[in-house]
Amino acid sequence: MENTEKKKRILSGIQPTGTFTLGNYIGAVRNWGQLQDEYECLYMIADMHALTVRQVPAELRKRTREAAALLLASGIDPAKSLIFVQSHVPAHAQLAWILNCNTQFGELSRMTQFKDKSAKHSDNINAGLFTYPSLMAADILIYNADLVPVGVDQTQHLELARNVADRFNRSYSPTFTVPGGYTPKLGAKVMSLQEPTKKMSKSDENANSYILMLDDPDTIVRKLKRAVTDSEGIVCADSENKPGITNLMSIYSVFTGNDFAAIEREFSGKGYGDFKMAVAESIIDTLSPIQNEYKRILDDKTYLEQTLKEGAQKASYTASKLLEKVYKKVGFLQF
Ligand code: ATP
Ligand code: LTN
Repeated sequence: MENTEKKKRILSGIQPTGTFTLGNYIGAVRNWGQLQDEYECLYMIADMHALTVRQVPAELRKRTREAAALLLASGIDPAKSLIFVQSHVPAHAQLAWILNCNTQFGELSRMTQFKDKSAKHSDNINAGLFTYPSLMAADILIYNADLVPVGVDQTQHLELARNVADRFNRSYSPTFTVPGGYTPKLGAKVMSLQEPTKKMSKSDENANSYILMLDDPDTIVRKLKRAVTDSEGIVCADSENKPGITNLMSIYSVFTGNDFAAIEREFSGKGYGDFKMAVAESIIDTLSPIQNEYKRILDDKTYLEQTLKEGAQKASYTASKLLEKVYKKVGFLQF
């Protein structure tokens, strides 16, 4: 894991707060597998971030395993990339403290995710929810990652990580790589099926608003049939006036490789019913093999644990070296 080779380094993370949605898959996870040959990749299950909202301990443990199995089933290959659990690499929390002391209250107050989540969980506006972006910055900066593939909802956090890195480099001396973003051209924000102006989210109360990666074919068809569209009855892209249909067209485009013009031709003269069925089939065709692989991996406890242990060991090695450098620069006594 030395950064001496030419390959650029990628880091990304996902919270084990529930089964991943189609939004998580299209906006993030799907691309992670595709980047493995070109980049040196580290993929992390952000269990420490998940703790910023209340979790049932046994559930969190179970979901962390499931998240790992789902990432592996989605094509992350431990022979090519590191996959690990955030809390298994203590250097993230150690660096996060130092970054907290180099991040301003005002910067954190501007984060829209903090505003949204504190409105949603008004009985638990904890300090971790507020300083969440400093921990995310630490996740990225501790590996000197060049690129961070995330959906557009994370761009504000990434910008903060860039600012913190730059500030630290100027206050002390060049230490961190200032990371760039990597958002997919299509599907960087998959919308809710019920309120297509809102992002699809695994913590939405309405289960009809999202498709989960583990939904069975009947459920996928049912959710698609209920998806909110409009009364025009013409399949054409117009995100302003037809956000529902445009969202379904984006999903269909990702899975079939057809562009919007081709999709409009394919469904010209046909109703929304036919279109929704075709979208459902494209989703089922993509998810079915992943679901089968998921079941197999989840049953293989030894493999799963071994993979996560190895990932954490290798990640810790790289992370601890950078942490040592940072400790020295900020003036911590070392022997
Ligand atoms: P929660 O609802 O618990 O906040 P989430 O569904 O937003 O979770 P995260 O774990 O916060 O998921 O995000 C994991 C990755 O998936 C991030 O890179 C994020 O940008 C991406 N992502 C999440 N939702 C979408 C979406 N609707 N469209 C595209 N990408 C998404
Ligand atoms: N905040 C991210 C999850 C996450 C992450 C990261 C993503 C935690 N640490 C580091 C990229 C890089 C989210 O998706 N909600």
